[in-house]
Amino acid sequence: MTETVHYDREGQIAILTVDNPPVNALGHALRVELLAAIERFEADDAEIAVLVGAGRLFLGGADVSEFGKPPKDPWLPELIGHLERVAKPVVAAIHGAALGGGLEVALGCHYRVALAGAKLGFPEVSLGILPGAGGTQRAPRVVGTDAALELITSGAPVDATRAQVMGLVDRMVEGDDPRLAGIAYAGELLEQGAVARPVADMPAPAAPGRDWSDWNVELEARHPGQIAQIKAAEAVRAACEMSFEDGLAEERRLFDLLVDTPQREALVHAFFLERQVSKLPELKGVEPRAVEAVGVVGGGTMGSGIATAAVLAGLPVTLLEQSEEAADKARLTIEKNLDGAVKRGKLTEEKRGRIDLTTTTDFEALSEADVVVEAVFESMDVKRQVFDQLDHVMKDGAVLATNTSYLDVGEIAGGTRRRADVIGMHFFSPAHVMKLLEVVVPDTTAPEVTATAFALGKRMGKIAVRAGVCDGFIGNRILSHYRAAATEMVLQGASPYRIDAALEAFGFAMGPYKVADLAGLDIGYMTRERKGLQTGEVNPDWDDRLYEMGRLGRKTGRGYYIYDEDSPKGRPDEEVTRLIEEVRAERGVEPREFTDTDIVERYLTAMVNEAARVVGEGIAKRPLDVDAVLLFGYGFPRWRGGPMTYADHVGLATLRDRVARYAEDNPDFWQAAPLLVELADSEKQFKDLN
Ligand code: T1G
Repeated sequence: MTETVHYDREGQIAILTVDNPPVNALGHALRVELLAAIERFEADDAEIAVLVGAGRLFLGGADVSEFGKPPKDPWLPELIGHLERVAKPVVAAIHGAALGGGLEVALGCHYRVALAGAKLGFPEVSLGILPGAGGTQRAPRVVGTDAALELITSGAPVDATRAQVMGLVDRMVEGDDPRLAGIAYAGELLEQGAVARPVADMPAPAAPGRDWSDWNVELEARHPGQIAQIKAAEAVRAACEMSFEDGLAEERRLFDLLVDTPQREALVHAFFLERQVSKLPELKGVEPRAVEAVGVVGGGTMGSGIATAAVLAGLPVTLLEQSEEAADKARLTIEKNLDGAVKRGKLTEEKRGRIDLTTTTDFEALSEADVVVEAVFESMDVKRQVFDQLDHVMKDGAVLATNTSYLDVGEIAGGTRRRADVIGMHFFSPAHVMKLLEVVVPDTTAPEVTATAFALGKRMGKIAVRAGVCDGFIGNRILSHYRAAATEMVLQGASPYRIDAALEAFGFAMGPYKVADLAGLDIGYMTRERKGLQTGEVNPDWDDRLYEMGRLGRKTGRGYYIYDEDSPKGRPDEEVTRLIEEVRAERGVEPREFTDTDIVERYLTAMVNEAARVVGEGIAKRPLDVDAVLLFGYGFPRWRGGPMTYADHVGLATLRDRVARYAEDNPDFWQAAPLLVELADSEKQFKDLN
């Protein structure tokens, strides 16, 4: 018996059980043990073998932490090749998940049975690589070229039912014991006299239904700027046009090419980021408080979204509004959100029927909640009143959270007798869809309250990032700076439409002006007093005039763009262009040309510079926290890893020098963050601080 692969017999059936928690990742040690177990089966008089995973899933894929390191024998492709050539039949019994190399191992087996509920897929392209252990050669032989192309280039898993329909598995069975399912199927195969059935011996797959150039156009449209999907399709093409051996070699060549790309490094960084952000030294060994019931104060867009996210997580929710009518309106909004979740396949009708939502107009109804999230109007006075009432009704030990997007959480806490229990939980609209949650921690907050906010965030499916207290915390503070850089460029001659296009070409799903129109110009609008503008002082933001003209974006049909039936996604507006020309004339600005490169460099330099200030001041604990905020809350392209990872790739000295150059015509705005200069001068990178 070895510690990562157990070997035992049931009559003529050998059972090889992989036991490498937490996800049976196919790291080097496991590969050595698995090869030894396969060789033991070959020498054994057992007639058939079953390969099964212990714990919650079959095999979670190659060990992502080994990427970029020199691979050690046995390589996964070799191990799978050896498995496939075993003279006696081997059955893969799949439960939970068979992903990446895990599915490739299953395809190296001769037969496959999956338990209902299992998910099977090739997520490699989401890590910037491709299935590099034979998946691009075996999958098309088993499910056909078109289905294999979809499976491999999308990175999306399929469930066991779909897998059976496609032929990815031979059987799909009910139950929750993969060992039993594997033994039963192996017994049947023995009775049928089944023999080893190497996928490699199956005929080469036919060319796809659409020609390869169409596929490339499609993939570039679906994944703009990304290369892994294109290369993965090339590997599948090799399966159709080369011998199995040559196809394997071509897959390896393309895999090695992708491993060395910045996109792979960025995407693997993003993968681990989702888990690292919640690993904070201050929370080590800190137990979160139990959360069995949640209260929400305020049933507007945010309050209803937060309540939706909590009921979707299976938590009972009590939502407080000021009147029955407002409470009913909130319930309607939540019901609509849940309809959307059912449509998106995020909620079954059965689970929908079991959600536990109570609306009320009485603060007392919140008294038993373990956490209450306040989401009322963004006014310190209003929030202080709400927290004063909560302070009187909530049970001891309850966590009082505010969803404020920029107010001082410490000041809100200061109005209560239980400052240690007060924290910020800043959700992003729509709160039941956006993954980012900023947990804003004033100095007065107790560590277990922070741990509770993180635990609740995880339960709600959020990626929680710790933020310190300042105007805008991490995301909105950095946003205000790179938006200001865009505003400055428009004043100097760039068109807002060109800025959007340049940043979408960089990889943002939407440029800043389309985002503003979508969110509403009233949302981002900072009053003159909040900007600290003195009476008569010129507002640096020309676009505030749009707000003042009542052009709020999509919701009013006009913002930066015009939205109507001719152009539901918006089209440029001559009136906006004229307004900008007027403002330039007022300020005596002679417009100049901005290339796409100029636009991207200025916009991202402002983003990185303010991010460096945010890390330097401790508002974000690490650069990876900033990457997480921009990736999961602000549409930064995942395959660039986030602004700090992008900055490391560009080079911090280059960014420092750009700030100095821009400062020549605007020294007030372009002041290099001390941390950026310090790291650049010492030739260090942001990742050195992670
Ligand atoms: N390698 C290393 N560590 C992994 C891992 C992996 N493949 N998958 C998960 N972990 C860690 C994770 O960081 C976390 O660590 C812990 O395990 C629990 O993860 C040759 C080259 C399998 C569906 O992309 O999708 O195969 O935070 O919280 O919610 O072609 O993990 O506890 O320290 O996510 O139950 C392809 C990625 C690799 C699968 C389980 N495989 N993982 O979800 O647990 S490339 C993947 C997942 C490849 C081949 C190529 C999920 C999961 P910590 P978790 P979970």
